[in-house]
Amino acid sequence: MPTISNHMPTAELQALDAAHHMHPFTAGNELAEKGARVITGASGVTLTDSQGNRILDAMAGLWCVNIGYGRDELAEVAARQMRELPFYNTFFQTTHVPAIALANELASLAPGDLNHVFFAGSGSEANDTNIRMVRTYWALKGQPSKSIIISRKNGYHGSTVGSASLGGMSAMHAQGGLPIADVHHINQPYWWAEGGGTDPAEFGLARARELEEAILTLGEDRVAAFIAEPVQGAGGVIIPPATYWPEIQRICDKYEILLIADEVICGFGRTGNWFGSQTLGIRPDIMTVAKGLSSGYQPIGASIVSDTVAKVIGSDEFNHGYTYSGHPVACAVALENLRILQDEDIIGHVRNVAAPYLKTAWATLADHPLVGEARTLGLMGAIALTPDKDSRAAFAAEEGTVGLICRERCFANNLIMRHVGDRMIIAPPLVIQPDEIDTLIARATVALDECHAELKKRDLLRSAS
Ligand code: PXG
Repeated sequence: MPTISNHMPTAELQALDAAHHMHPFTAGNELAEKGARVITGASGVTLTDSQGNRILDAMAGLWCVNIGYGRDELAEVAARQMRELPFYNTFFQTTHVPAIALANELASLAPGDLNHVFFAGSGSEANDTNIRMVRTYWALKGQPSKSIIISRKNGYHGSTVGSASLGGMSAMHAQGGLPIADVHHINQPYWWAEGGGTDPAEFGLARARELEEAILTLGEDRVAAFIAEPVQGAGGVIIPPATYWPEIQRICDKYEILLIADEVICGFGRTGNWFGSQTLGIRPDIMTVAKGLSSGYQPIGASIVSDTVAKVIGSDEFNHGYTYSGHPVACAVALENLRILQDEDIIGHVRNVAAPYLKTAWATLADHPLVGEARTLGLMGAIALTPDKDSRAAFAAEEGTVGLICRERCFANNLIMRHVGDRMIIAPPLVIQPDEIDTLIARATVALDECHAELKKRDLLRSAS
């Protein structure tokens, strides 16, 4: 087998990548021509690429490296676990210590009576578990017609057939025959772009009441559950008006609809509490977790389930599971990650230091001529780019054109900030320090200035009519 290493020239690595590696959410032929950026190492909040650039990773990998890069403790735990028991399954009435310990720890951290854990390999898999679990729950209770799951347009719940059906991404539904049956999407609580002249509080209530309208239209006897992210992540860090979640909770309680909080991004400290549900006052029956559960050091996800749901599901055989449900190495690494989050009070750092500092610093971006909205919640933030702040207009150019230009300018200034359409978003590692936030804001400002200059040059500073 030929050795492919960090020491090879970038162009050679890019050519080998283009020849054999298919990338997610990518136009492969175009990337093959351009060449992918090769990341070679990382420490703290900083990535290194094959050309020696040091890049501030304001996306924590992909919303996941909560404790930051380069924590040897996790590598040591993984190596120890691989030597002791690299794999055993949790089917057929067997278990092992890492799965026992992690399930116990999650039960103690999760709010309310969320005391039972079904492991998966990713957030997508965990949401597929949830689809089967909530439908099975109602079937076992003698109400098999309750099979519809309500979710939201522009929500993201994963990329498998089931989880992408729950998601409300139209570009995903357009490929591969999605969505599956009995999924219904309502509108998102995105006031800045969709609220028009309404007051945010009224808009939040109106969007939440779409859930009630959907339940009444579809029939209470048909609806199994509602799933949503406490704060939409991949949809563009859309922070709902304060009125939204209490109304959603009221409706779920009134009609006894199971509430699934997808905490894949919001979980494990991102919003300044262990879970986004605690920050936003949500009482879910099931939480989906992944990403920050292991800080991305191992692939693992889970559904954390209430006593009531677990009891019903446990009353019969639940014909569901993955080879890697409760993988011992992933569980051991996740457990060590949770220990570090607790011992170093990283969530306290988010709540008391990093998030307030970011909030103030991020708000200054609103003064930039391109920025229509600049908001954060915990350590997630977004700016909306617009050619006209007053009317909150969209650009005349196809949506995402300007966002992509801005992302390129961020890259060029050694900053990773993602674009969703023409929104720019961040979710840095939770260990980020105030001086690193200063660097983030300084690079973002230069990138915005350069983006503005390029838009002028290319005559793209025009509003959609
Ligand atoms: N739920 C939520 C809320 C997510 O954000 C998933 C489920 C699926 O998890 P897995 O582990 O199967 O990917 C996610 C994943 C992006 C981006 O571009 C976001 C995600 C994944 C890939 C890209 O923002 N979130």
